[in-house]
Amino acid sequence: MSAVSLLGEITEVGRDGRRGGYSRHVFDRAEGELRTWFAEQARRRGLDVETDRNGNMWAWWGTPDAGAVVTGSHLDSVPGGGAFDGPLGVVSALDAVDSLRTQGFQPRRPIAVVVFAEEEGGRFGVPCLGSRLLTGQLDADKARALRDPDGVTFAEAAARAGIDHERFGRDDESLSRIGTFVELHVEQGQGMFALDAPVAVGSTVLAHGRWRFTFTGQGNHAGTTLMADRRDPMLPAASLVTAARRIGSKIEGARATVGRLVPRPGGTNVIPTAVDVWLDARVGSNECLLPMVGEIAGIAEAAAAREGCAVRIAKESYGGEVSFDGSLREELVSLLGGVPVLPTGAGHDAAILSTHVPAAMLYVRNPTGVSHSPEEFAEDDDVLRGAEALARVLEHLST
Ligand code: HGY
Ligand code: MN
Ligand code: MN
Repeated sequence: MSAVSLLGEITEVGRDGRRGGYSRHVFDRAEGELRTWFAEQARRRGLDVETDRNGNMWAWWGTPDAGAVVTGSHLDSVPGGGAFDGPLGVVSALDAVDSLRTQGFQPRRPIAVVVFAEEEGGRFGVPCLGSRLLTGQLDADKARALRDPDGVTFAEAAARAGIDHERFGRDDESLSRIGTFVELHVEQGQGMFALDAPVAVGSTVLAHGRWRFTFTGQGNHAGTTLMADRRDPMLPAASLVTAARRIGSKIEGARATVGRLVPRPGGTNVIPTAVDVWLDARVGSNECLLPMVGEIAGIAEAAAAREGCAVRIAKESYGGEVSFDGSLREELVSLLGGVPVLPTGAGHDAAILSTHVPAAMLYVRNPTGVSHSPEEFAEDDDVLRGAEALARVLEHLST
């Protein structure tokens, strides 16, 4: 079944009528539907499906063993996300298995298609949660205690999905099986459009992290509180937003974003008691990231002091810059006939795994260049070219 048809099968799952696009978050109803769909697709192909201790799903062609060629991506989305970010890597992997099977190919190494849990961090706030737990890059107790906006912990959500959260943590057995990991992903930018290339190979991923700022002031009535008598946490929150843009724009290649700001209690005629603001900050090197965040935080802290507000800053996630395995990258470039090599500002499970196993990424052209939004797009022809390229990569690596 082609990757285009497989995408068509899930096109209605998790549509978000309020935001547009899709909202599919780990262990919620929509993502649960996608897990069931994936398990069924795997079973139809005679792949053995298992869910590991951290909620990642693995579909095996051949007996799970060391040296496996692993591919896949994620099925969860950002709130109001596009149709391709994540699912494209999963459906392309299933398509690639189908076409290799049709050719009568017999892999000399096991091949696995993996679906990582909570890559976007859209529910519990930590991106690549499943692959970070798998590799031990996230403490299991910290993961268990993560809470979603409704206060549900990751442990509770996992238990409701039938996963024993007591077993969260580094999974050496699963890790030891991975010989090579290759993730196919829709491009999140317009580099390939400019190069007129349908498929590319990944080179680097920016260093990036997420910080939560909690500004606390004095909640009060919007109509009876004189302006001079206020301690309004929205003011330092606003300074954080503008500082992110100003400081991020100063540094070559940096990105600094506030996409989520939550006042409490959140009434139109209420001066907030507190405001939570999340900063997503990224830059080409570790050396630049922390100083950039420090400068932004300094501006926000000074604004809080001027307004008589307190501020608490918590680092919620952090990942250094990643360069994918050079020899594997060059091997794939030549295998695919000299396709371009592209850096990305987006984080991926492949980047998390790259510190443990040889990892690579394939990108498929996105003519809009837009991602984390319903305008994210890939032409059917490019989707099919991506799946063909992945099939050749899997054949090459498992021979
Ligand atoms: O945020 C990212 O870069 C990725 O989409 N999780
Ligand atoms: Mn994403
Ligand atoms: Mn993604």
